Amino acid sequence: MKDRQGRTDNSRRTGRTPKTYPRITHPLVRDSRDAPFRRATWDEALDRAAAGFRRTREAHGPDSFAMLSCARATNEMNYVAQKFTRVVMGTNNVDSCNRTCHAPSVAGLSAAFGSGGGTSSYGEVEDTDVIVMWGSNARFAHPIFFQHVLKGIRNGARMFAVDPRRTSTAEWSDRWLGLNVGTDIALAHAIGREIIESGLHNKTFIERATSGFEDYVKLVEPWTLSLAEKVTGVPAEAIRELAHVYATAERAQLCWTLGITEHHNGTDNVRALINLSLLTGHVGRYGSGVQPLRGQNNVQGGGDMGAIPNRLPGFQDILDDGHRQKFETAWDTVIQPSYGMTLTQMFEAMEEGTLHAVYCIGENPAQSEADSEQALRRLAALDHLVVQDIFLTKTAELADVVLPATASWAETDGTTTNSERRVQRVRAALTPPGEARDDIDILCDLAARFGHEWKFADSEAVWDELRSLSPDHWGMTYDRLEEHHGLQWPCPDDDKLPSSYLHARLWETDPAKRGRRAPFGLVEHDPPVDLTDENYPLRLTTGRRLDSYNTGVQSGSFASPLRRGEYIELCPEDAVAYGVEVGEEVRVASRRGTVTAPVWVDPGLRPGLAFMTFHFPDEVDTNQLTIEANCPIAGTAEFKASAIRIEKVA
Ligand SMILES: Nc1nc2c(c(=O)[nH]1)N[C@H]1C(S)=C(S)[C@@H](COP(=O)(O)OP(=O)(O)OC[C@H]3O[C@@H](n4cnc5c(=O)[nH]c(N)nc54)[C@H](O)[C@@H]3O)O[C@H]1N2
Ligand SMILES: Nc1nc2c(c(=O)[nH]1)N[C@H]1C(S)=C(S)[C@@H](COP(=O)(O)OP(=O)(O)OC[C@H]3O[C@@H](n4cnc5c(=O)[nH]c(N)nc54)[C@H](O)[C@@H]3O)O[C@H]1N2
Ligand SMILES: [Mo]
Repeated sequence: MKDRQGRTDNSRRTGRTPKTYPRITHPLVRDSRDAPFRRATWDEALDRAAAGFRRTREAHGPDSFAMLSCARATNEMNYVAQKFTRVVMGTNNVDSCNRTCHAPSVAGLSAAFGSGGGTSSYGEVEDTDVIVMWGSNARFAHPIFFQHVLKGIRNGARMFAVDPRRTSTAEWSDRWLGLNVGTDIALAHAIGREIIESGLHNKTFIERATSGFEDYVKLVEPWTLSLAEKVTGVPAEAIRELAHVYATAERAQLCWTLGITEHHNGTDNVRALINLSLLTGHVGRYGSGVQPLRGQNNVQGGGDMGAIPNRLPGFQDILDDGHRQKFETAWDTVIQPSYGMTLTQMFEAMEEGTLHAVYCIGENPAQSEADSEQALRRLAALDHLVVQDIFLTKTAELADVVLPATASWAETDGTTTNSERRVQRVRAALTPPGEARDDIDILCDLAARFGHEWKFADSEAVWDELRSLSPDHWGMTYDRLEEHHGLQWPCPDDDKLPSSYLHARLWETDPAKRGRRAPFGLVEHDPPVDLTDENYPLRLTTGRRLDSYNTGVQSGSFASPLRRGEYIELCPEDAVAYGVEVGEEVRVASRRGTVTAPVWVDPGLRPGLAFMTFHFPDEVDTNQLTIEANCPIAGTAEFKASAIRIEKVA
């Protein structure tokens, strides 16, 4: 693929050969914590998994159990996993990698609009005037969505990229705003102030549909263009341009991803961005909206299915008596009237010794958590760990029982839900290897060992149970999903097609129809927790490349000449200052740990800023460097801002 300037990506590689993971083809157990794995029959492995869960529950109660559910797998699988947690184990402790990425988006959108989904559809990006890609490298991380962005640009839209790095996405933009890491609120407030000062805010929309505007005006008052330039490093002129173009556009899309959410104040960052849409009325209309591009293929669906600690399927609040009673009747069970633990709280509970058993389906927290050495130690100290995956991950290596599952997209039937809330069918195209079994069948066999006989003839039977309990999904039968090539929630009617965008109600003139006002978020700029100083003078930010996926488990299984190993990327000036060359190994140290990695020089970086991925943790464990500084509202760690130093190895 070529960028707008016609440049081609280099495929660069280190000398290190990345680890590849074997597919698990039969169950594994070990006879003691120190013993090696041995092959087991399915019956023995499931008996052992169930016995461990029963033992820890009898000794320490239902909340000593936690489930990690797979954001790669289907809606149906996530529905059954959360049902297993709530009905069989009697706890709401179920979460997934949503916590490490877009939990702040869900929290911020819910606070503003009462619902956690992105407000527009991909197609609207093709039919808009301005596209702001904020903290998002979509050309690498959301290439399908980016095709829609490219069409939008071809149709005349102007694109802005707000990212500390001049990324591949930024190469396509009309204007790149290269801000300092962790200064997004300062930038957003300065844009807001400039819009108000210039009288470009949408007074009618603000008056009718929002609350807290007067306080917002006071909040952004100090954020002059010159102060913002000093704090963010973005020239005042560029801030003014973005403010004017965004505010005067007829339609505008504001998209963000982890550059916004993976901070100790991720939810505040999200609120600061949503404020700009409220100020201009760029939400709730065709072509205008706010879109967090979600991470794993079904992380949206996993949350929608209730595989999160505070919501029942259909995003229905557990604290609401009516919702809880509906599920209690349908499932013939009692649901605790309290929120369960988030992934973040689970790791804290491991440290405190109150979490004893974990059932981890399709997650690799030993390598994906911030401060991975600490995460590994906590996982290893559990009384009972069951891992259900398709590959023998670093997390699986710590398990008492390993259960081989199918791969969602190729070997199973069901549905997944993407960032535009579109539910789509997936179908089994391949036969699972060896004795690997479907995730849902494994969960049902385990439930049966606790006396729960769930009769799901197929994935459609699971989906129909979900539909009967989630009004937003009721109108999406498998037949209709087939007929319309997927449908977006909310889809309450089985005879009408859903709208492509949310919150049209905000534009109603009748206050009764308009409903709840959207409040401005009164959030303050707060710099990263891990401060740079003379010992740790460089700012490290971490993220993704096009050619690899997350902890590298799935992409690692393909020997591809395109995949290169880990590097620490520096700008040319810093490489000269440190006297290091491309390919030279350096020691990279943070306040948490030290790794060794070869250097790459990237002119898209700026002095004082370094970049690494976390795609090759077996060769270079980047997360030994990152800090577990969590957003207090969403629980997401500050993966995007660590303080480091580098030293020559020789
Ligand atoms: N090829 C590929 N695609 C993927 C994945 C993958 O591993 N590989 N993973 C998937 C998953 S789980 C997710 S969640 C998504 C993530 O998708 P993205 O969020 O787009 O990916 P990242 O590279 O983590 O981060 C995006 C950008 O944030 C910028 N950034 C860092 N700090 C800041 C800051 O303080 N402010 C701002 N404004 N920007 C900042 C980084 O420079 C980076 O370019 O990608 C999904 N798609
Ligand atoms: N430094 C740094 N760390 C980060 C981030 C960052 O930007 N920087 N980003 C964070 C983000 S956004 C995320 S989402 C996390 C990712 O964190 P994880 O979800 O822990 O990492 P993955 O590598 O995506 O692991 C997914 C696992 O699911 C398994 N799997 C796939 N399909 C199936 C299936 O159908 N069934 C079963 N049972 N298993 C399956 C795969 O084999 C793999 O082991 O990492 C986080 N960590
Ligand atoms: Mo993610």
